[in-house]
Amino acid sequence: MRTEDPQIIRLVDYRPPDFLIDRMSLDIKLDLKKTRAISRLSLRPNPAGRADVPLVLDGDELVLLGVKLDGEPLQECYSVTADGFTLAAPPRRNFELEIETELDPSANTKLMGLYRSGSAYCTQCEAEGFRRITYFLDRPDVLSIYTTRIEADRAEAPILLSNGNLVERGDVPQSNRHYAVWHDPFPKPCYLFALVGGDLGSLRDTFTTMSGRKVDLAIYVEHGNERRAAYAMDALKRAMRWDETAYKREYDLDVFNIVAVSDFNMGAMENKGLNIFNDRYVLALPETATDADYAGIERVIAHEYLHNWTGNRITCRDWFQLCLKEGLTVFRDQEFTSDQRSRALQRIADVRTLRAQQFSEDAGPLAHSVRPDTYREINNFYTATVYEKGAELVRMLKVLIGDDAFSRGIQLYFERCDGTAATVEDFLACFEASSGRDLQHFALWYEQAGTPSVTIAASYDQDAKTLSLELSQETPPTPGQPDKKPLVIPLAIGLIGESGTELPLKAEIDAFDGASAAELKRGLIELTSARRHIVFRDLGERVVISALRGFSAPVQLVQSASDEDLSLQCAFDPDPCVRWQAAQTYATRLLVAAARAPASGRNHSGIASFTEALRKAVSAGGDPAFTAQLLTLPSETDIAREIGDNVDPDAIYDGRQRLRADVGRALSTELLRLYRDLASDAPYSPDAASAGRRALRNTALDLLTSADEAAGTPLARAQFDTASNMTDRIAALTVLCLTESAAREDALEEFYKRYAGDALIIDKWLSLQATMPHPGTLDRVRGLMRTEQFSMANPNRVRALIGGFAANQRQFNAPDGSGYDFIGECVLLLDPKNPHVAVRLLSAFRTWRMMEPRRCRLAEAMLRRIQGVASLSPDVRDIVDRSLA
Ligand code: 0A1
Ligand code: ZN
Repeated sequence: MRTEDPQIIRLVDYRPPDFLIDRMSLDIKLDLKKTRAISRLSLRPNPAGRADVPLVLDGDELVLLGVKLDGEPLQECYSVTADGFTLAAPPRRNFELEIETELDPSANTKLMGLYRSGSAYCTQCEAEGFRRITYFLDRPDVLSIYTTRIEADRAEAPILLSNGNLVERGDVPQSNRHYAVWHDPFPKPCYLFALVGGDLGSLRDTFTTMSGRKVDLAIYVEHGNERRAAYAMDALKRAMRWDETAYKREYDLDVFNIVAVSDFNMGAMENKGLNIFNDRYVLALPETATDADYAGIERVIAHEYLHNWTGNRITCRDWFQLCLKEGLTVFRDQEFTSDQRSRALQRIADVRTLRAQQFSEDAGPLAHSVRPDTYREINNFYTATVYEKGAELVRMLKVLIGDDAFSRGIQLYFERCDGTAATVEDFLACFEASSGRDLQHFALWYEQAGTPSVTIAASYDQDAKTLSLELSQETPPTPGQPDKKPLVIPLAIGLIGESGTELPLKAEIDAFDGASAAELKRGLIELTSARRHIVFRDLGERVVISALRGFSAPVQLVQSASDEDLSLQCAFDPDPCVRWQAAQTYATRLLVAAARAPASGRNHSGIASFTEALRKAVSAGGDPAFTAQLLTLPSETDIAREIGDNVDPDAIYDGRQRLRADVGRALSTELLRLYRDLASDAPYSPDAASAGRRALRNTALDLLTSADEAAGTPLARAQFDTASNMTDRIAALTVLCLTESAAREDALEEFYKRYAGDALIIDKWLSLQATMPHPGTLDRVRGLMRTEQFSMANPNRVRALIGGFAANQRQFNAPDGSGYDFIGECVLLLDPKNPHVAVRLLSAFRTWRMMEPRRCRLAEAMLRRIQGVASLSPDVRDIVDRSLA
């Protein structure tokens, strides 16, 4: 039985380490195939650990060259295996162990540990990559002070970087080599270790901290790309300032370095003082990057920087606590972006991501809690649940205890836990102290997986002038958690009168059952049990409830609002999230009905009143970015999740296309006007307001073309030709790609010719073609895989082309199973080289059970085929087993 699998790691089994490593001195001599690493570990028995136990260090694919104990070469008393080093009877005092290993960075295709990206050496150690560099206690609760000496060929690697401050550099006499010594005074776990060696250009700047210390900033990039790092540098300085003003957190080293590499498994990594980035989150110029790319850079630069306090200064005790640093840092980066851009728009964007990624995860076989209690492979827990839902829990906590108690709590956390490896309990204890509130019930959010659904049944009694609300919550079962308990759910609410005006909860409602005055004063109802009944009295007019304002909890809201109520909300609700949600709910109703019964006639009156509600909202003007969001229908994945079972992706696609065309037709006058009025010949600026105008104009183009391809295609073609920035050019190309026209092929060809030398732009070109909904896309993707633009070894290329296809709901789920077979084969091809990337592709199968029976069988067959392969990586084995369980 799998449950007895010895590889399962359990939270309840946590034990403090038996040894501590106070200091770590690393000496690395870089060489393409034979890099030498000599580490000197200052060890001592941990008073909190067990006595008289062997010292077991982690290792992975290492070649051991020699060991010394307190300077004396050791011949026996130790043993080495593929995954560890054991010293049978270590001294019971402080001692020093010197270990020499040999590595081959050129053969490291997993991109974990020390590897090559282009001609540079770089590292990735989170979660368990440090053990691929040297034997160590590779766990986050072992904090050490690092001194790192790097030596390399002077011409090959003039730049040598590691964590902390540079303390020495020089030439190695009688050789063509040089060295640099870095010292990081802050104790850190080894997952935050980093080093870089290479011939890189840089963009430099300085930042003066709030206490007046000058910090040297540098962003290292491939020569020639320095100009493309300017926006990232600007974002970095804004993030540094923001952490000072919003959280009183100051940067703590003399230098802050960022290195952009083109081969990276994830987005970026927060290594202390030396962040390493996937270059797509650093490089941008108006002609190469879209508004979304700029926003992504700003967010990820801030995210990694903000980790300095939430993750690095205070780290995690064990990997079960991953959300402690990730959820909190995502919350902080969302707040940063809200302050830099529009709070409402940021919230809507975050909710869209949460639904698309996290709700989908919760709805399938890979559902897990924000703090899982077991894992087989930690790499598989860098998920939307840990990151996005983790952030939602912090946000909910803030809503529940209020802004003041939240800010006192977080300051207490910084004071109390600085320099430690903490737990979720340590975190919550600070907010219990600051708010005086018992957070034990709230803590269940960390343990219990699944998306709760909250139902609000409202009935208005005209004679009694009362509105009665029946609130209930339910969380569906998830793997390993059949029975769920009620959670603490903060529901921000308001009441809207028929005339569209907000009725103040306090003034106009003089009596109520079950809700405390304090709650209503804050416009917040706390649902703590399975049901709650509330009656509002003295309401002279019929009211519409405006619920889950600001998306106050990560739940699925089930409301019996009529179509008229939704139209009213869409037009008048003071809360932008509710306004946007009303449009989404309305559209979802139509789209679900269309997909469930494609053969029955269309709901013409429903469609007409929906498009009319949108027309009103568009005519009312307002923030263009918001209007663009209103006009963007729920995604195919959202609709599939809503349907839940027996899903037919073709029917979903068709229904969505038809509704898009309906909107485009009904609003053609308004959209055409917007398209003309929003044209601009001002120089490109990535700011939120300009980006919002471009977003609305491009949404208008898209809807107009959906309604009338013959009219839209020339507009798109002209925009493609004359665009002064990548946002407008790629938007036009995207519209053309949805048409099956010669214009599409011409534009793709021209785009290719123009940008063939630029990998990040070619990624856009690859993924556009992979996401085309038409038959023939798979053949196209296979063809593109054979071109020189593509490489299976580069995660960005794989994600763009193969990942793009896996996200293509229609073609991945093609009824003949060809999409499943293709992605399955890619997973098997990639797994031996880079399990990380293989797993990301494999997770496309997480929706397999909700498909109609034929697709379901075909997807299952592919998953079983993968499962039957004996040599799978632990990463892929874990996901495939869970997907089939
Ligand atoms: N801590 C990083 C995420 C990350 C995790 C694993 C990696 O290696 C495979 C890389 C990055 C973050 O939150 O940005
Ligand atoms: Zn992070």
